[in-house]
Amino acid sequence: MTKVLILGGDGYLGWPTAMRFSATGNHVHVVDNYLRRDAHHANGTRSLTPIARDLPTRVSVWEKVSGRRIACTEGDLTNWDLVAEVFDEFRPDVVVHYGEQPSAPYSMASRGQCVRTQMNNVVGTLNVLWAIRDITPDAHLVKLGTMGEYGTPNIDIEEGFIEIRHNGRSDVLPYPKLPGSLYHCSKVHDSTNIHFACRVWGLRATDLNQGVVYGIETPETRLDERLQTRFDYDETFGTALNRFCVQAVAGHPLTVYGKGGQTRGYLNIVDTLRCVELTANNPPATGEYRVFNQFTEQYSIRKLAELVKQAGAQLGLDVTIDRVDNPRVEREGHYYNAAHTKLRDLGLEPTLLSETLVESMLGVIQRYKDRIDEAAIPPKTTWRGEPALT
Ligand code: NAD
Ligand code: USQ
Repeated sequence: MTKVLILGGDGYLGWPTAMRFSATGNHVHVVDNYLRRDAHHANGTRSLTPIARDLPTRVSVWEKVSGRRIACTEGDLTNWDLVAEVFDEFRPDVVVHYGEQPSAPYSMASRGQCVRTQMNNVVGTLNVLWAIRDITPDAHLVKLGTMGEYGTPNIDIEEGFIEIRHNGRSDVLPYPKLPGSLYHCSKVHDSTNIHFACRVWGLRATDLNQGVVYGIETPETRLDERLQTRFDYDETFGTALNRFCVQAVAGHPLTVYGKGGQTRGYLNIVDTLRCVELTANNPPATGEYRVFNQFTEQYSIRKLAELVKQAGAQLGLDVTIDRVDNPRVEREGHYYNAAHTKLRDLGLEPTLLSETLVESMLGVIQRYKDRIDEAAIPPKTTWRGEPALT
């Protein structure tokens, strides 16, 4: 039985991933310090979907429903003693690392939140690397990175590495990075550290440069309402398509930032789980650092808004699209062509947005319409440097 340690196992992606690995017969242990729940509490926002109170409650419901056990630790990855203890006791074969502060706006809102993001993400990942090095050197680190590490360069984006010819010589080097927020910068720092640990200590790791995830349900979250994952639509933690779907149901104009030509890679939450599973089942060699670009379809923001409007019409929703002053500093019309063949080569069969938008997104959101707080929707955080408050 494979031992899978899931860091950030209380999160939007971490909790469904934990249930999936458990359902497929692995021995699963999750760690989380509730950073995400605490940040919502501080902002006065909450998940659209009602979620169980804490990890012990979640795992006990899972055990009742599935008959399978997930172990959990409530603790902080920046605490070395805790990380060392978990690795020492559990001895994972695979470490799936989601446990970071994932919001770009959160990282740009104040000096305090920026420093917290980078300290949390970089230090947590360093502790994980040292734990693998010293306690379970053969473990495979599956680390969630982001497509946003590359930014939007005016050339094709490769999967992690690019061959560069310069002054008559050539080498294969990490693809240049142009991160779009101080959160995205933290992911770049992580990638540098993980690559170093593979080159110098001989660790094995896969950096999953994931696009923007959408979706609410997975086969396991559907088993019982108490097993649902969180689903955020507020300006800090909600991501574009999830936000648009909630806005459509609430009767709020869709918040397209700027010209809406910003193009990103997207994938359904079901495919996130499949990608992580495929990666774990196909580990790299000792000392190998791999990068997979993890998304299935690419869309501009404007196109996504049009698709949500059309899907809403099928349910009788009168969806309008607003062009909001862009709170971010980013290209609003640009070339975008990112390679993403490695996960397909391992067997990923994409779930398409066109198959999921009406029933699995808008339909499910309609059930929770009464929980939507419209005040949480408009963007408040800008990239342009308002005075820091903390
Ligand atoms: P999330 O915030 O819901 O999940 C992260 C979890 O990690 C949270 O439950 C949080 O409490 C926990 N955590 C954070 N810091 C921790 C620490 N120091 N110790 C222990 N636990 C800690 O976010 P998510 O959307 O599920 O994203 C998971 C990962 O995937 C993140 O690393 C994120 O950067 C990456 N990612 C997400 C998306 C997306 O669209 N959701 C896209 C690309 C990459
Ligand atoms: N956007 C809008 N309207 C909105 C929200 C966002 O137009 O209401 C635009 C943004 O300006 C941006 C694009 O949509 O151009 C994507 O923004 P987002 O908030 O959906 O995603 P982002 O900030 O990039 O972050 C999210 C996750 C992060 C992950 C990243 C993947 O929060 O954890 O790393 O997606 S990627 O975008 O590929 O870097």
